[in-house]
Parts: sequence; C-alpha cells; structure tokens
Amino acid sequence: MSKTPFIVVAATALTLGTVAAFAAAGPAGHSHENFSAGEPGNPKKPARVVQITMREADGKMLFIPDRVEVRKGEQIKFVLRNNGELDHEFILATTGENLKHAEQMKKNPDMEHDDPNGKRIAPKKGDEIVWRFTKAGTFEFGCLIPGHREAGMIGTVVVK
Ligand SMILES: [Cu+2]
Repeated sequence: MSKTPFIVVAATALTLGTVAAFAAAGPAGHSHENFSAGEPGNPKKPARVVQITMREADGKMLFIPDRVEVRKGEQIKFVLRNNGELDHEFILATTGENLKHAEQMKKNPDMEHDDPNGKRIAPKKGDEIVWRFTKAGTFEFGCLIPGHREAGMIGTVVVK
C-alpha cells in the first residue's frame, strides 16, 4: 500500500520518457514527407526526359547513366527501366539520407517504395518520377535494397 505512490510516479515517468523518445524519433524516422533533393514535380508541366536503366553486370549492379546534370529549377521526368533479373529501386535524396534509409531497409528488406522520390521496380518493368530540382547541389539516386548500393547502384545528380 505504501509503495503505490512510488509505482505510479515511476510508471508516469516511464510513459513520458517513451513519448518523448517517440517524438524525438519522429522526424528522423522513415519519413517521406520532407524531400532533400527538391520537390515532387507537376506532370502537367513540361519536363526534360532522362532515361535511367537498372541492371546487374559481372557481379555489379548499376544505373545507366550514373550521372545527370540539371539546371536549378528544371523539371525532369525520370523514365526508369529495370532490365535486370532482380527488383531494383530508384530513391532520390541526399547521400546522407539514403545511407540512413539503407540502414532502415536492412531491418525491413521488403519495404516497398512507391513515393514521389522513390520507386521499387520489378524485373523487366518500368516506372516514372517527375521531379523538380529546386535546390542547387549534388544529390544521389540509389537502390537501397540491402547490398545493392554497395554493389554499385548509386548515381549522382548535379544541380547547378
Ligand atoms: Cu537494386
């Protein structure tokens, strides 16, 4: 009986601690709302088409091309094609964000992406991303399926 108040206080402190931890983890978690490489494009507006092919070759995995140059403010329609034998992804972000995201994918390799800045594409399939590069800088498109980025599935977008 005399212990009850202590337990209540301890439980309350624990609950608040947990809530605070969740709140802190929120923005750094698996968020697709804040895009580091610019913003989702408008499919009704003109866009320059950039074709990107994904495939495996000699133990490597690649994007072809793996470097794209863009003018700041330009809208690009990425026409993605997976010519490989495995699923691949195209996730457009910063290198830092992609590395963080890759860590999360190691815990959940079957995480599917169908976002404004990222798609998962089955073999012999295609998809599109319309993107407006509103920020200057160097950005990355990567395949974050565990092992793929490490095997070479990384590309660069330079926005000037
Ligand atoms: Cu891949």
